[in-house]
Amino acid sequence: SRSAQVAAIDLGATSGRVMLADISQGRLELEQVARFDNGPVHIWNGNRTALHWDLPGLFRDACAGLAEAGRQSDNLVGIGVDSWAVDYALLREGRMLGLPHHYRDARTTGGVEAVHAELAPVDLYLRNGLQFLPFTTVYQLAAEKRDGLLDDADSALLIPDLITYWLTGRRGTERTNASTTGLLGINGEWDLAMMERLSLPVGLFPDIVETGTDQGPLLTDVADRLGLVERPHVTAVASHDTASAVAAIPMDPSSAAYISCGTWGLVGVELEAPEVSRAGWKADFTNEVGADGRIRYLHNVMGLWLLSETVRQYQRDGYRADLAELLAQAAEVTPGFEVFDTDDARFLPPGDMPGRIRDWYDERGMRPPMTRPEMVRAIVESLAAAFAHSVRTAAELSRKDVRTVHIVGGGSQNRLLCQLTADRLGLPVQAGPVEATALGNVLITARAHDLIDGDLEAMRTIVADRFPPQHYAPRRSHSVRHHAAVGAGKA
Ligand code: LFR
Repeated sequence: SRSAQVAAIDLGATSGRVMLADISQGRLELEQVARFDNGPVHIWNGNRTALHWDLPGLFRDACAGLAEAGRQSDNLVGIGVDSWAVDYALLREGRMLGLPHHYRDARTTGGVEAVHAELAPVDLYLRNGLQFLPFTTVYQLAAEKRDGLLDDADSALLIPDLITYWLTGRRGTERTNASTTGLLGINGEWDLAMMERLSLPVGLFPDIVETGTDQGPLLTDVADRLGLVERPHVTAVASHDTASAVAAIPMDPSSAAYISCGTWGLVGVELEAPEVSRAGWKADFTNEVGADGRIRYLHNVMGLWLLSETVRQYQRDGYRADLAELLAQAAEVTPGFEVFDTDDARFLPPGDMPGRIRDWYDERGMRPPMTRPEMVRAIVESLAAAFAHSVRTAAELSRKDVRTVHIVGGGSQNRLLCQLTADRLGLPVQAGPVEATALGNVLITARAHDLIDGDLEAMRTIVADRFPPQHYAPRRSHSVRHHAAVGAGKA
């Protein structure tokens, strides 16, 4: 039969990319056809400098990537779009109102206060099952409401849904990403009563679209512009990037924990149903929805962001830093410092990361890392410690007998991080694939087009065969089950 290809638009924190995959029973080839910048733009708003998405430029770059994907394939049938969670654009009568804010923008503090004044944090958790993150959509909306920014809007679209709308003209809210807004109840329905109570416009987001749904062909106008004669369809893939990544982890969810490690380290287990408890609230464990209705029961650890921001600061300081070089030096350091708390909110916004980390130690009268290699080592050690802690907590809260830990995404290529995580847990680590997000994206599209069939397990088997993970054995042995969760969470 004729071969078929699908494309993925993946808008990540380091860059946006268009990937092209050739998939059929037993075959899976993935290549990058375009890569473009996706940093936030800093724009003065009359009071302060705000962080925004550079959406028009991104859309132009993504379209150019799709055109290139079209040229490189003989039968491009499908497209899927994913990005990070929580961010959205406001619209009125189908037109975008201004540039969407980036979740690392500082405006959410007031939003958190406004929401918590109406609904105590624990009550919010019992309703939506989400860990506390100050940038969750509900807090962003509350901040924008305070600033009068919602007054003109008649709808809102999460970023991948916005791109889908611009490609196909169809509006919906894809299920996995909807689950990160804080506006869905545990039952998976929009919590209209909560929106009313928070005085947020009810019905701002369009209806939920189930993962895997066909969103129709490209608008003829778009297809013509891109030179795509046979209009490919857009599939609502697991549009939350982490949901796409988890869908492609070659794991057995009954005995594995995972770390989807890019800018963030998303650490947890996969469940069949939400697990909403006071213990889960205290430990800040979230119930986000995954592909095929699975639950991503996980905690957000700060992730490679700490490293990339540190390197950026060194470069601003005039040092010609290269992360690979710094990591090699860091591997030789004998740590003479304690780990720091990577969850500290001061590390969220972009800026002088080494300075903030030194402050963290200074405030406690502890010896901070002195040299650059020491600083990098401290970050990797602290991330590994945070990963290990969250794996233990996930195992305990879900009562799973975790025997292996999968690391996917960019972090799976960080040998020091993988090894230290294995050591701290006393468990084997399986690293890779690095492209889990793009793989999850294209596999869901391929399944929607009947290029492959089967459930998540079948998709994971395809990934395992094609991208066998790299094995890290722990250098000390002790089982995860014998550790009590160290209470770093709420008092
Ligand atoms: C990872 C991620 C996380 C989400 C954070 C902000 O890219 O999507 O899952 O908590 O970014 O959206």
